[in-house]
Amino acid sequence: MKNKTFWIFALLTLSIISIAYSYTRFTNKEEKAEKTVAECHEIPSNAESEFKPTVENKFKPAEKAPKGMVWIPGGEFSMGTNVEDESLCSIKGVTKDAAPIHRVYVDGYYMDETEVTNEEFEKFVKATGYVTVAEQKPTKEEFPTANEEDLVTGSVVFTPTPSAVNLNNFLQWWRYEPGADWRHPEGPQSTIIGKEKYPVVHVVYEDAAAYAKWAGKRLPTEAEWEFAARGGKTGNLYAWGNDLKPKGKFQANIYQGHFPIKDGDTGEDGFKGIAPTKQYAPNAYGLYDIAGNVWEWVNDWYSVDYYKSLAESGKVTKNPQGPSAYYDPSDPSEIKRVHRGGSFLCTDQYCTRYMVGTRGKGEIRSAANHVGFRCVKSK
Ligand SMILES: [Ca+2]
Ligand SMILES: [Ca+2]
Repeated sequence: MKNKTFWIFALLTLSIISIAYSYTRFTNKEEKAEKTVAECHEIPSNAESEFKPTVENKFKPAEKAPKGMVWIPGGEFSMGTNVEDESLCSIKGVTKDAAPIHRVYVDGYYMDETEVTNEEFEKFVKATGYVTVAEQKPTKEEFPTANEEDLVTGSVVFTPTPSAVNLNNFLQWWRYEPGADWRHPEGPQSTIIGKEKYPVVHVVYEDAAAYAKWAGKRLPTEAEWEFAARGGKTGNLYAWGNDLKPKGKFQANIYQGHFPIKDGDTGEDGFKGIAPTKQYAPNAYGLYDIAGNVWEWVNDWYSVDYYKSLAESGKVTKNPQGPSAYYDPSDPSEIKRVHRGGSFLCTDQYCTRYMVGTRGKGEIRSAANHVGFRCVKSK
């Protein structure tokens, strides 16, 4: 039975998530998504060929960093990737938006050492009375064809499938959950009590920006995010190096096992689903969970060819602020900004964007239970 409620929720879900994967481009590539884990780890031999050394600024502030933040020196680095098949196993071209590698300079800044947590976000809400977008009733203006009774607060929640599915349709494992919001991450019956140190989720771009402003901070530019994530190293595949599991140990909360089926997440990295912050070693700049756990909003508009335009300039781009407009030909009606870092749902079977040079994207009014953020602060 496909009643009206079904359709409005399907519509809302379609409108709401658009989470970064460009799935529709791969609808005739199902057979490749069946590749084994071993095949998924194949990396082209030229993976580091175009990276030039990171040159960090020498300046370091004399005073202590603000509480919970670390100093990121900034400097010049090679940004992006030339690995075009990092996601969806070996389906070529998925990460073309993160190519080519190009040279960027950023000034130094402070960055939150963790994703913003539930307890931090709660302080903001208590102080300001802020109501997140997921807690606001969708309006007729936004969804003109929807029936009034179907316009209910809520957000998008990952829902494992009963059995193996073709990975070409993300609606199979995402649902629009009425009443889901940052205080109720799995729906109205769920709670964040006891999850004070978990990253806040179900926040959209404007929620994250509002928090940042209240905290006297701002969202990072995409270049600041990647400079920080690379930790002063040059051309690594991951925030910690080039080996996914150094000494056999996972370095981030991602997803192991058969995606996205019920009980498919083996939690080999220590966590099935989301984790509290600071469960893994920080990167060289002291940043925790910069890869995995939850995706992080950054300030830049998402444009599929932004890196290409910077590379073609032939210059070192100083403090890039992102393109002047969003542009995603795979989904032209959606207004998107960039997400970075991947989440607890990223897997070598589907989305390997815990790799440090890769990009994600999200519709600016769309929340989900695997998207959060962290802030920066200029000196
Ligand atoms: Ca995990
Ligand atoms: Ca993260």
